[in-house]
Amino acid sequence: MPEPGFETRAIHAGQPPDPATGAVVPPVSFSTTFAQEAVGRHRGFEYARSANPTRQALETCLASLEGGAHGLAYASGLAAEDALLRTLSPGHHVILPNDAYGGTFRLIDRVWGPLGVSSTPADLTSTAELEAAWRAETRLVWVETPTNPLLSIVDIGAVAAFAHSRGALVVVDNTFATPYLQRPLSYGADVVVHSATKYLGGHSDVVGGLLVLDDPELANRLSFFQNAAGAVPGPMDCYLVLRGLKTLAVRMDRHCHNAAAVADMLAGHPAVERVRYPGLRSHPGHDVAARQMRGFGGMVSFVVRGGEKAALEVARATEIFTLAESLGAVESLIEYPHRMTHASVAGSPLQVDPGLIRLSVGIETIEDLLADLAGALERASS
Ligand code: P1T
Repeated sequence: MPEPGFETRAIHAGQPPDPATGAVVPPVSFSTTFAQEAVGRHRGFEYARSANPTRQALETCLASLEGGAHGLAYASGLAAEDALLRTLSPGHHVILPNDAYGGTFRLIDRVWGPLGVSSTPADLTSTAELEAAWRAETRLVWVETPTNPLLSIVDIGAVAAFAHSRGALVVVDNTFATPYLQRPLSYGADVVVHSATKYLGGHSDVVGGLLVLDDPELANRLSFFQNAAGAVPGPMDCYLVLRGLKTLAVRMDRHCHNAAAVADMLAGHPAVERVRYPGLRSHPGHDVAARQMRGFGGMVSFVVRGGEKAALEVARATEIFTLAESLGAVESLIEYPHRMTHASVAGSPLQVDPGLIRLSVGIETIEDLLADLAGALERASS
């Protein structure tokens, strides 16, 4: 049999029916400890921080979807990022995007910076900028694509070729795209990181994170840190992400469809100054996105005419789009990055335009979403 397709693996990889009972949904394993027949003789599970059957199912399933050999699950996206950063040493240098999730910047700059890991933000859509930011100590290039919140597109293959020629690793935060739309390892990335809190979980009811990679040596080190530092997710959280993965493909298709319609409407709206959506031909990364991604995703950002004041008014004027942080779930969310998700980058090169609004376009009826946004834009500008 050929390798099963994405949707089949999303539903079955790592989770065959329970051999003991035939249960089609494998039972969630809450046990913290596992019986040993004799000292050191067990069935692969000893203590739930080290390994847990439900977590292992999730790790196997996501590794399969990303096309990687090893998956590791964590208590949050930031815990996954932190685990990866532990592979660096004082004196090492990281190049990070000049547009990225505020919490990623805060972790690298304010937690790892004082521990001796330096970093430089750069526009990774330009190889010249990447080269300018390079130092002899650079060990890691941190890529987000599409970026949060500007939805810039980075050519993963180009960054990987450059970084590898200088002996550094490339990590791609694939949270916005998901493995359904983009598989970074296939373009040469070394590690994929996810906030499972977003599209993978898909229902705004679980916080989690994952790493996926091929290299067995690095996987061993990460597995050691995962157990030794212990930022692991609980079994119920793993179960919720696994359940979300089963519908990832159909949800992403609808997210892409709805977001494209929203971007088109906003692009033609007189109250909107500019729209950022990789599916628009006017987006500078459109061609790379068309090559690298299977669809353009469910996130849309835009700048309202009238700056901060107008943006704040639009953010509170929608009815279906809920004003809230986070993204990637079935319901539509609207947020104001400058004071919400990206408040921690104020004063840094990652600072966000105060006129910017970010939408996580959900899978509700598209006519309702368009009417909600048009109504909010009208109310805010009148
Ligand atoms: O929230 P957590 O699961 O720890 O994931 C952090 C994270 C990592 N990477 C990206 C691209 C993210 O967007 C996030 C979290 N972002 C939000 C909460 C947000 O509203 O942008």
